[in-house]
Amino acid sequence: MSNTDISNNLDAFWMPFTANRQFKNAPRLLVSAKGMHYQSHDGREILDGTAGLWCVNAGHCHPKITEAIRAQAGELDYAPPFQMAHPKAFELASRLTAMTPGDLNHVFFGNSGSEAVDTALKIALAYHRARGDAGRVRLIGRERGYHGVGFGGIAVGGMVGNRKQFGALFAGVDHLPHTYDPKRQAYSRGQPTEGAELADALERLVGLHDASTIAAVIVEPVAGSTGVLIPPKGYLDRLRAICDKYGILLIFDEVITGFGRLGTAFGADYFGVQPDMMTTAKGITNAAVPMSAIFTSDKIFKTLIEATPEGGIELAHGYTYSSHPLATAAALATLDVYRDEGLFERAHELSGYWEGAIHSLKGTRHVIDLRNIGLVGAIELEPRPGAPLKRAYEVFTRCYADGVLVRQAGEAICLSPPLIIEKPQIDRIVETLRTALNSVE
Ligand code: PXG
Repeated sequence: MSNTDISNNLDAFWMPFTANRQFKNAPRLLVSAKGMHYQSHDGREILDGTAGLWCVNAGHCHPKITEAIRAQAGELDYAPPFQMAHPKAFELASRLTAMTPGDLNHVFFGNSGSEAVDTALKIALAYHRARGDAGRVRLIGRERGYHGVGFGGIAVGGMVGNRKQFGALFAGVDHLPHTYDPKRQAYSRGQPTEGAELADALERLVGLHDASTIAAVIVEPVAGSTGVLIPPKGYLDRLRAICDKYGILLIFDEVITGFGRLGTAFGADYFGVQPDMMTTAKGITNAAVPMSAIFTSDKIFKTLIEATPEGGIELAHGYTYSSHPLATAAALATLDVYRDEGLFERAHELSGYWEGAIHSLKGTRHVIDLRNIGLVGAIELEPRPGAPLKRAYEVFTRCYADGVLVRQAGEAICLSPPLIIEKPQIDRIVETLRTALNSVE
C-alpha cells in the first residue's frame, strides 16, 4: 500500500479540532512538503498560505533543520532534564535569551504552546507567593484570546467553544474585553488607530477584585486563532502602564507572533512594549519537532530561585521532554536559518506588498473587513444568513481544491505564510481567494 493510499479505516484516529465525520467523508491528507508547498494525497501541489498552523516560518523540510535533527537522533536520543541535562539545552537557552527583548534572560522549556501557557501562569502564581504576596491568585485573560487547550489556557482563554464542554475550569479568572471593533476599525491597514482605551477595562477589573488579588494578565499581542485581531495603537502600552501601576505581571503569549511573524523577532519588539514573561512555541523549531519556551524577566527568576534554600528545587514543574535533544537541535538549526537567510527582515520587507495584496480584496463579494500586520492577514466574511461558518468553510475547501491552503477562523479566513514566500505566490494566494469568494454563495 503506498503512503498516498487512504483506503485505510479512518475511524481509529480521533482527529483534533476537526469535524471528524465531515473530514472522513472527504479527507485532505498531506503526504510530503518542500519549501512553500505541500503535496496532497491525490498528487497535487498545495501552496501553503498558513505555514502549516502558523509555525513553519522558514518553509518546509529546510535541509539544514532536517540534517540537524537527523544528526542529533544518531548522537543523543534523549537525556533526562530533571537533575540532569545535555549541553545543547544551555546553548539554546543562551542563544534565545540573547534575542529576547529587555531582561527576559531566563527560559524554561516545554513541548507545546499549551504547556508554555500553563507554565507561565504557574510561574506567575509562584512568583507572587515567593515574594510573600500569596493573595495574588487571580489570572486575567481576554475575550477571544487563545492560549492553547490546557486547563490554565482555556480558563484564561476567551473562546466559548473551547470552554463550554469542560466544566467550571478554575476559579479566580476574569477577562478583558477583546479589541475588535469593526465599526471603528474596519479596513485598517496594520494597527487600528481607534480602541486604545479598551485597555482601561483592566482598571475596572482592579476596581472589582482589588489589585492585591491579581497575579497576572495574559494576552496575545495579536490574537491569532480568533481571526487576527490587531491591537489598536497605544493599547498594549496602556495595558503595560496599568500592570505597572498595580504590580500585576504582564504575559505576552507569542506562540504565533514569536520568531518573525510580524517582521521582528517578537511581537514585543514590534510594539515596543516589554512583558514580564513571554510564551513561545511553533516557529521556535520551525515546527519540525515540538518545543515551547517560556521567557521570564530577571526579577521573576531571581525571586523564585532565591526563595528556596540552596539544594532545594525552586520550581516544582517540568516535563519529561523539556529541552528534548531533537527539539533543541532543531531549534538551534532554525535560529541559524532565520539569521543566515535574514527571514525576519524579509518578512518586514514583504509586509508592505502583503498589505497591498490583502487590501486588494476590498469590494470583493462577501468581504466586510480586511486586516494585516507583518506577514499575517485576515479576510472577514459576512456570515451566510441562517448558516453560520458555512461560507468561510466553503472558501477554505474551494481554495484547497484550487491548490492553496488557507485557514478558517470563525467567519474569517486567516493567512500566515512561511516567511520565504515570493511576491508571485502572494498574488496566487490572493487571486485564488478572490475566485473562491466569487464562487461561493
Ligand atoms: N497560544 C497561542 C497564542 C496559540 O496560537 C497556543 C497557545 C497553543 O499551542 P499548542 O502548541 O498547544 O497548540 C496557540 C496555538 C488556529 C490554530 O487555527 C492556532 C493554534 C493551534 C491550533 C490551531 O488558529 N495556536
